Amino acid sequence: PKEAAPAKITMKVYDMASTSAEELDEALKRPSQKSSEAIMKIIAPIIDDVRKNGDKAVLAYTHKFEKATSLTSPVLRAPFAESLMQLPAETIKAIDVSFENIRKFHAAQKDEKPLQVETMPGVVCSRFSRPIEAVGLYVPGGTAVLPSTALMLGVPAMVAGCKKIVIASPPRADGTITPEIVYVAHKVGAESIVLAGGAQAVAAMAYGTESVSKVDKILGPGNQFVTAAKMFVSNDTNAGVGIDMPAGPSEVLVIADKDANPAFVASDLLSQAEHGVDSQVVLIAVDLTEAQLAAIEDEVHRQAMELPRVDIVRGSIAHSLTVRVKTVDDAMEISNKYAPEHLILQLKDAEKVVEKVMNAGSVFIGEWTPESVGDYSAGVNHSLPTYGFAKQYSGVNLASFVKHITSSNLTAEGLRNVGEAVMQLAKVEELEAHRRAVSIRLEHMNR
Ligand code: HSO
Ligand code: ZN
Repeated sequence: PKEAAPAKITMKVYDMASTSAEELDEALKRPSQKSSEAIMKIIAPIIDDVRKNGDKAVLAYTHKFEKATSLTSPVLRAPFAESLMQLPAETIKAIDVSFENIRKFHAAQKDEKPLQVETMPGVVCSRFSRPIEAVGLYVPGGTAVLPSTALMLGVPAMVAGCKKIVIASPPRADGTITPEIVYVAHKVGAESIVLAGGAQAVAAMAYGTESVSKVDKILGPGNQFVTAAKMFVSNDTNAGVGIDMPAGPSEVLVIADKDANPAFVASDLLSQAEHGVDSQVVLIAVDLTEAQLAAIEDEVHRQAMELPRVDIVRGSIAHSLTVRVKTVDDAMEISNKYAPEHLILQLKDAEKVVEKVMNAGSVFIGEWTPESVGDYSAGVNHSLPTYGFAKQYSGVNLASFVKHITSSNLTAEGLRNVGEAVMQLAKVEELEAHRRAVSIRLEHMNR
């Protein structure tokens, strides 16, 4: 018997005109995550074990979860052997080109000189930045190897001047790490690679072990266990470790009008859909006819069927959607409310629409800018806020690797000018020592 044709890979369609606001909100909800309580229950004992038993515990989890039973040390220390980074010339070139673009864009984010403002005559306030000394960069393993993530985290850390860069990534079952990641670690001047993943890697970097260096901040994407572990250790004041941001599954929102090329639109939707079954992709179709929308849908199906990861795509497309709207303003309203990690503008005059973007991790403007250029090589960072957190978080950038320190410097005149206000507020707060710190000086001046 003839095999049935595979089901069409297609997104559910909503029309803004005939859908209530509540219905639309519901449709645009991210696929729900496993409850954080359940995840915490799993990771808490792992973190505890690593904190107490160090290397031994880390190794045991790596043997168990990564099946890398031959591994005898959880750390690979620089300088990394040449033999660990043998790569084809074209891969080296691709990494080098991307490295240089990411370096340029992040170097331009440096504070050129300390910011300085004289708020009153003789009252000078300044702000300057210093690198975070030791950073831990988590590079996920899982269904794809992600040397690009090592670049996106490692290059800004290097540019910021972080003294110690530790990269953690789960090893392969044979105990090795992909040569691409070792090469990137070498290029950014990493001090070590922690051969571990999950909560155990996060705990090792947060608390340090016999061989894993303790870091001041942990950055990088990961699955729910990694994210929960990052939240857990950042809540432990004894660990003294910060994190970048909460992370969820990757997502894209594409806004397309009738000028958009259906094949381009489909390819952008699919490049996000292939990340994982939990990825979400949203298409906002601006004033398209039935035929124009059908052209995009046909392209999605046709291109998806040719992808090696078609099964993952099926999973993510199943909870993805198209929303038909009349105007670009309608589209932007939905997009700003959704706050996508990636926003792609396949619109006539896309550049002009950028000023309407209020919430998004990173924007891709016009038909010649697929998301994948930003994922790898353009220079922008791909470590971005997901799950709606683009409403309050920025993606990883140079500032993620520095602290801003402020200073004040007053002359006698300055203290005379601002002293009254200080003393009065100290009085209001009934903090007499505060008031006197000013009055003693003013009296001294008048002697
Ligand atoms: N789109 C992902 C990044 C990535 N894409 C890595 C390919 N490799 C999240 O921004
Ligand atoms: Zn991607």
